[in-house]
Parts: sequence; structure tokens; C-alpha cells
Amino acid sequence: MGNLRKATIVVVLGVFILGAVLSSSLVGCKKEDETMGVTNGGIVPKGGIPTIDASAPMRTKTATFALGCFWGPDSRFGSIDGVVRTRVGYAGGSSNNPTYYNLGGHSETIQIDYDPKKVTYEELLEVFWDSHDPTVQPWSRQYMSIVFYHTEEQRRLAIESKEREESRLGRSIVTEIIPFSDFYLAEDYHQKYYLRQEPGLFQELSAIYPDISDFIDSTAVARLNGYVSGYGTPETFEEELSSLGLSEAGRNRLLDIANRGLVPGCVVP
Ligand code: MHO
Repeated sequence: MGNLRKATIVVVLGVFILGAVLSSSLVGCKKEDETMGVTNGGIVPKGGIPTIDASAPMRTKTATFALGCFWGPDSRFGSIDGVVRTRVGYAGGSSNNPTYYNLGGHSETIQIDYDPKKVTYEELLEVFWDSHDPTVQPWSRQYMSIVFYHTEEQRRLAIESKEREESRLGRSIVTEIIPFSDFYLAEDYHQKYYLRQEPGLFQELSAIYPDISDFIDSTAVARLNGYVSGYGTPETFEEELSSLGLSEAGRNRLLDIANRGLVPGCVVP
């Protein structure tokens, strides 16, 4: 074999190997701010995965907010078109593995994975301000108002919107804007709390997602938790009704519930 031929083979092989290594490292690389879609532990339920979950975007961004009792924000943010997943938990404190009855300085917090093509961080901030009174210092850190920013851009947008909100209200805002560090998932019974108060609907979705982490990660579950609390628009409701994985009885129940309006949120002691 001539030297030229050998050299060509070596170069071609080299390029091929380099390409393979580069593409696998790119596939394996997940930006800090991105999460993957619902997996359902790899099991496809009998009736299939709700279509809204099957078409969940692979790439999402994350927003993390504390704004008092987390049950209500779980419903409200979960009802927004473009919000893919919500989960409630504890953040901002110093202890490891806090629990509801042993918070160790943490605050009730909601974490949201959203599709930036459908909803922006600015829009989520609008909902954040609108969902609580950020001018009142809460009686305990459990109910603090905090924006946990994940990126410099989120930090800038949060500061700008806080300033806008202060001048709109003409009062100062107590909300802290601090970097995100740890988020500890709250106990199962806090996840999608209002949907749990609707046994029929809750059971249908629990049957589809027997694994609690799949249940928490489901967009269908987040939407249902929003709709049972009276959130969401009539347009998205109509559009999504058939994509939530409900039986006919479940759909009828949801139609009844959605007409009753907003349910009162949790009472902070
Ligand atoms: N104890 C209040 C607040 C619950 S919360 C998750 C209630 O039961 O409504 O802080």
C-alpha cells in the first residue's frame, strides 16, 4: 500500500472517530437549565400516555419561586400554556433534607419547567407578582417571597420587573432575589394538592402514573390541578380536554368543575 493511500485511510478514520466522539458528547451534554420529557419509567399504560405528555418538549427551562403556601401557585402555574411541569418543595434554607414539619429555614417553593417557545420568563414573573402580596413581610420564612434565579438573565429580568412592580404599587417590595442552589421535593401529599381533593380525577391519573415521580412530571396532571382550581382559559381548556388522558366520566366531571370558578386557596396560619 502506498504511503499516500495509508495517510488517506488514517485521515478518514481520524475524522470519523473525532466526529463520533464529538456527537456523543454533545448528545450527552445537558445544559444545567434543561430537563428531559416524561419517561413514565418506560412503561406505556393501557390507555396510552395522555397525548399532552407524549408531545411534551424535550428541552425546557426552569424557573423557581417562593410565594407563600405552594398549593395555589402549583395550580396557577400548572394551568399556563407552555408550562410543562411543576413540582413543589423547599428551598432557600440551610438544612439538608427539610420536611414540612422541620423546614430548617427553607421556604415553600414552586419549581416550573417551561417551554421558552411558548411562554417567557417575563410572563412567569408577571404571574408571580400577581399571585401574592410581595409588599408584606411574612410572619415566618416558610412563606417568604423569593425569586431564585438560575441564570444571569433571569436575575436581570427579576430585578427589572421588581422595580417596575414597586413603582406601579408605589410601595417597596420585600421579595428576595437570590441565586438558585438546592431544591428539596416536598412530601407526595403536597404535590398537585388540589387535584388530590378530586378523588375520581386523581385516581384516573394515578392509574396512568403509578410512579409518583412520573405523576409529578406529567403536564396532564399539572393542567388538571390547574383546571380543578378554576385556572386556565376557556380556549386552552377546550383545546386540551381530550389530551389529558381522562375517561368520558372524567371529562364530564372536569367540565362540571371547570364551570364552578376559582376555589379559595390555602389559608396561611
Ligand atoms: N396550614 C395551611 C397551609 C398549608 S401550606 C402547604 C392550610 O392547611 O391551609 O402551607
